[in-house]
Amino acid sequence: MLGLIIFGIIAMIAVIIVQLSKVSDLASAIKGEETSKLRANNRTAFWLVIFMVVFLVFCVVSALYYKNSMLGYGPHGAASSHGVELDGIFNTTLIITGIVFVITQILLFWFSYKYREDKNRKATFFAHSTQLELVWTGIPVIVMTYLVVKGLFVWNATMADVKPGENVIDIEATGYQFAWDIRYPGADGKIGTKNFRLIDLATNPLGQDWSDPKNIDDFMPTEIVLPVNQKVRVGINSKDVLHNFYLPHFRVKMDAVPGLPTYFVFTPTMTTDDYRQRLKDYPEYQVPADDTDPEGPQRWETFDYELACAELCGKGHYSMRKVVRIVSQEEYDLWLQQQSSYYLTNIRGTDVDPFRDDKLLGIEIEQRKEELTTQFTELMESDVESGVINLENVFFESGSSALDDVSQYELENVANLLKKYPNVNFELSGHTDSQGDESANLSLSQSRADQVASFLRGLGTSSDRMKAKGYGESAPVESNDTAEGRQANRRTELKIISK
Ligand SMILES: [Cu+2]
Repeated sequence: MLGLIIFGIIAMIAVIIVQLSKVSDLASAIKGEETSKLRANNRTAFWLVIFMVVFLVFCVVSALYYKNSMLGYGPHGAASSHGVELDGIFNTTLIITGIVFVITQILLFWFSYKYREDKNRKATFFAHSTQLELVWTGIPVIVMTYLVVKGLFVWNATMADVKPGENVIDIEATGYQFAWDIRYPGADGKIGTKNFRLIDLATNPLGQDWSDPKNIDDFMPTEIVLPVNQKVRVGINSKDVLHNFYLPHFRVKMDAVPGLPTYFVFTPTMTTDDYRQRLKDYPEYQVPADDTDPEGPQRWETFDYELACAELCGKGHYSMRKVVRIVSQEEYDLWLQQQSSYYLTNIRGTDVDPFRDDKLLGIEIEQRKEELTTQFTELMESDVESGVINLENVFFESGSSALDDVSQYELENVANLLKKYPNVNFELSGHTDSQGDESANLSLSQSRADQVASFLRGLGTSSDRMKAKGYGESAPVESNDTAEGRQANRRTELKIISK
């Protein structure tokens, strides 16, 4: 209704203006053309000046009013080192063009006013002035050169690739309809090679080549986590159409082109928490994040950096959002420890694993060493007197008590830990599954336990501290009905008796 009334008022005003101009036409017919034209000129000149003032005030006021909605201002300051530079060049351009804008507008309207028709004034004939030509060509040339050259410097610094040997975290982002796969290099710091022919949506979404050892420890987390103040290089790929890797808060934006890998190098300078603290100061972030829950957390508290796709790539385009967390180095190291390799979780031991015949890979030996050390140390530092550690990587040849060569890694680790805690007395317990003859199993388990004990002696563990005992099939940990259960039951344990 209100809209209708406003529309009606505007229409009425328009009608009045048309009627008034008709009246002035009639009046001019009466008074004479000449005076009426002069009066109209004066009126127009006056309104032009009024318009200029209102227009310029409006421009400045609206720019100030919406300042905090623009990138680079208020809550939207850049969170990366090159981002600050980029914002700087935008600001320089804005200030210079802003000054030129205001001056030209003032001159344009002021001249229209000052040089309106005047019977007593005659136009000056003015053909050429070299001085003026120099001024209005020279100033723009200098200003433009400054802007372009400064812009080029910032651009080249922003787009520079990493130098060989530089300390950088290499990650990879692969866009597809409609998500991003993010790949981290794992402990070796190197991203493994891939081949599109190896892509299998179920088992190998990126087409990683498992025969490349660099791939073995690569992992694919659901969020992007990066340490603050650390240079990061993102390799950017696409599997289908054009996407765009866009991290607005870091001023990172790069096309993801199928078949043409691109990259972006940047250094985040503010953790997610730092950025939240910045937002906290702005009233627009001091409101509940969820309108339906006024008591809930405020907008600044729920803020997260995000990765978006900035290319309209299809109807699920919006769902390519991914959370980016910038954390301290310590938090990052902790997070890294919690990640597990894609190969070890999804490929290891399956038909497509080229190493399925190898019992232990280097990475598994490393991981097991850490795990065993943690387990052993925790047990030693706890209040309980005894405890059992399953020696997971002790293997025997089938049906025999001969140790498989790869068992040496586990046993060397055990021997080293026992050296660190010389008061520990323990038992090596051998267990089998329930297949085959019971008494044969019992003697097999005994001879396997003896075998482990003798290997440890060979590594310098005193026989006074240990005894070996075979339990046969009498102490299963799982059901013997399944292959996995039986495998779990065939085991050698280190039982701490006293410490
Ligand atoms: Cu996309």
